[in-house]
Amino acid sequence: MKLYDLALADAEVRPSPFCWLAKFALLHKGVSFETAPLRFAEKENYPDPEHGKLPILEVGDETICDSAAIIAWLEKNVQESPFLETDAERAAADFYQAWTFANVFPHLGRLIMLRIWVAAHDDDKEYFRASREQRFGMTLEEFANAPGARGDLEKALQTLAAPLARRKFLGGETPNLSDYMVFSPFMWQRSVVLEELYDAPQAVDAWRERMLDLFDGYARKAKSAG
Ligand SMILES: N[C@@H](CCC(=O)N[C@@H](CS)C(=O)NCC(=O)O)C(=O)O
Repeated sequence: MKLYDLALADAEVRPSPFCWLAKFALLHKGVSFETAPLRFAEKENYPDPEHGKLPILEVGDETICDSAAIIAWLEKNVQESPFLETDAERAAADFYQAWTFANVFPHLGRLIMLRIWVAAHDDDKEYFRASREQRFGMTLEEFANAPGARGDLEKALQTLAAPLARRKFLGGETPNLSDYMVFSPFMWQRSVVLEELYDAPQAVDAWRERMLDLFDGYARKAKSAG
């Protein structure tokens, strides 16, 4: 299996939270895979230039676009190590994903977006700035300097501390899809900065360390531009 993975100027630095979600899904299933770096603007080299986004998984002749489709494909075709076992776990994962989109991505994005631009390849910088400024309706500098991002993120992480104070993972004794969904944006952060940008509750911090250690430290070993 080959996973096309978004890369910055240093091809070993892989920032995309959706690609991280797909990598955790592949690792959880224990399947062997390689990753292939692609930069933001080299759409002509994407296996599906029409889709224009990563991750994309190639399995033989099959091309699977979108992290949710990759997860569904793996759950269907690889029976071992299910991502979620009960409907209650599936409901929790839906909740954690929605919570992460509403409470982590927007605030964390403000703290790291300029750093991603700095670490992007020179050939990607113009595309990255233009596409993000159109999406946010403001310059990258205005987006990054908006007040409150740090405080809003810290408040959100207080909520995440509640389930994590009582168990090792959101999945219980072992991680499940909820853990990968919530943790992936922290790998987006880690790809460009290693220093602390905000205070996280102890339970969240300890969980992040456990997530970095999974699969022989796959995430901990990942290269950072920071
Ligand atoms: N819904 C998609 C979202 C994928 C996505 O937005 N990927 C971003 C990287 S995080 C991307 O490929 N961006 C390329 C671009 O902006 O041109 C998924 O879950 O796979």
